[in-house]
Amino acid sequence: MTPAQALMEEAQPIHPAPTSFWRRYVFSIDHKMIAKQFLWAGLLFLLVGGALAMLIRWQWGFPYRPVPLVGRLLFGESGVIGPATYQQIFTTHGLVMIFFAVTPVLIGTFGNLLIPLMIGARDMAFPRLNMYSFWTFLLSQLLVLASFFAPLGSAGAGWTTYTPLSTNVGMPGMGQTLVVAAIFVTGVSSTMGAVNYITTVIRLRAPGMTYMRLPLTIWGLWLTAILNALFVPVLGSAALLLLLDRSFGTEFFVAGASAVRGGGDPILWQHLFWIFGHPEVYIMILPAWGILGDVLSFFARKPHHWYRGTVWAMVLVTVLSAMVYGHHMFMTGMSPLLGEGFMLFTLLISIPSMVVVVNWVLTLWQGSLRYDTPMLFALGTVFVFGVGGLTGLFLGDISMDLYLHDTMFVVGHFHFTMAAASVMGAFTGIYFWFPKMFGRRLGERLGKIHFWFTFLGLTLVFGGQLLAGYAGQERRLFDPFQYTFIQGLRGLNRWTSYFAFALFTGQLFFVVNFFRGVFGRRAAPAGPNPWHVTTLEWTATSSPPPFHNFDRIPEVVRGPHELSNPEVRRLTGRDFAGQAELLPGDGAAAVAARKG
Ligand code: HEM
Ligand SMILES: [Cu+2]
Repeated sequence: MTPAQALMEEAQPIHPAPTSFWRRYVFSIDHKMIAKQFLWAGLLFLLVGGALAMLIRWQWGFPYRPVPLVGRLLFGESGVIGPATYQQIFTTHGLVMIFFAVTPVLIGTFGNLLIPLMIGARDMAFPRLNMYSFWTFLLSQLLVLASFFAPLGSAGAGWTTYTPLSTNVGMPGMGQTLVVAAIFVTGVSSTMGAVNYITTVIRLRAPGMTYMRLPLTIWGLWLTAILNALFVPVLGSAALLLLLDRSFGTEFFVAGASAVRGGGDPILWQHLFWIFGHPEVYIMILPAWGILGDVLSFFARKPHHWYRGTVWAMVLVTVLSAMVYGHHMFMTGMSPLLGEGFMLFTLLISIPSMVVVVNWVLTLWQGSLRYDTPMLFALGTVFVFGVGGLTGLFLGDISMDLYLHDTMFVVGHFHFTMAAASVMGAFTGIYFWFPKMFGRRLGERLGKIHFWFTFLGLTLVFGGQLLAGYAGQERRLFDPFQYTFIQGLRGLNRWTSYFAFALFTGQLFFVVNFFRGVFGRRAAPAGPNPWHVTTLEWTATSSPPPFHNFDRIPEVVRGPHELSNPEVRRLTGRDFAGQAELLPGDGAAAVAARKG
């Protein structure tokens, strides 16, 4: 053991694993168990959000027709979705997906699972805070569920919760209040998580794990945590002010005739929301970028192309993402100079984004590609993110946005980036790290079928949205076909709905695969390193790892993508070397040198 390792061992002693059921599975402080808790909670809400999406698509495909199977149960005798209900459906769909499904899976699960394992630590810096973060999150999910049973129904002001619609003027009733409270509470949870992630990466990296040797996954999660810590509190404050408006008679966001006293400013909400909201979209994509950076390299059997370039591009995107929020508000009548400033930074952000994408492509270039399920999902993510990013350029241009704002084109854009790229990025991670979490691999056949349903489904559904938007269909319309000029889009909308139903049904293959993997006993154990890759969680411990992660804190000697190096092949007969692996021949001398 080197002196640096001894220090880290002293700072993170091995605690005995808890034995009682409650301490192990429920009130666990083990980051691996908390990751699984977030995974279950997030996947469950992914199902809820997905079901809500099916209702939206039903409405656009077959307006005024009773919803099959569940219509009578949900919407009374007629089984038809009414306008007020429709509003609640698209609102809760968006909120559930963003805050209560994708965020817990992408950040809650992978952040918790991977940060300690990939940097060579025994747990998070604050394990107890981690537990609180999960339970706070669960409370926010319960608030959302409770809102469905409120007398006037759930929230209905859109996922952006724009005032004055979201004040008592537009949405009276307990449902909207409960959902705003849920946004606040989940913000508390995210902030606790963020503080923990940031500290852990700074303080607990194993000896030798310099910043420029961190796996890209960790870079993505860490930058996301920084954005979360800075900007989620802005959303939290806005939610608090809105709660005061709704429940205690203040008027921060109410103006004009509805204001009893001097009144406030509804546009203030838009500022507060988007100061958070634009970084939020990068909060949701950076972990996926990171996962892609590693997985593409692993399955192309090549080092990531220009690792440093990708890292700095991701850092630059993080910084710039704080300076572009105004592009969501071009139509609020802001001064042209301000608008042009926001446009400039918005267009600038696509430069580092492009560096990241080009580096992925060059990583694939002339690689020996292995098409296992995680790789298929990774490749699919590259494609859908490409489409999403390019459509963002159109929206970032003010003169184009005058036409496209509030159309389905915007909806298509952000679904390609957030719903397609973030979700497929999350599936990439689930298929890839499933053996680490549960000790067995997910079935390849079911995985591949699931991939094709998901990839084609997402592309066709969101492609349909882009086309409809370009043709002028506005977003959030209960019955778009009341407008004569949209009537020609009936067929397009119906086809898009069929594709959406197929996409939803295709997720069954995942559900079956997942349950089989977690509970089935048929599959053989995956072994410590089923993908033959390099990072610490695969090369320095077992699958699943013991409670204390590593029997000895590893000493890292190389970067995360040591693949297909001829020298490594000569020494080991393998095409990869672990981050902490000492190669024959460089052993004794190298250790002595480091001790020196
Ligand atoms: C290449 C980079 C990108 C550019 C230039 C860009 C540009 C824009 C612009 C200008 C809008 C506002 C359009 C309008 O409302 O009229 C917008 C909306 C949006 N974008 Fe992007 N975007 C980019 C990447 C992303 C990414 C990576 C995500 C998410 C992962 C994302 C998610 C969203 C969301 C959620 C909205 C709209 C939300 C709403 O109004 O409900 N964007 N984007
Ligand atoms: Cu934005």
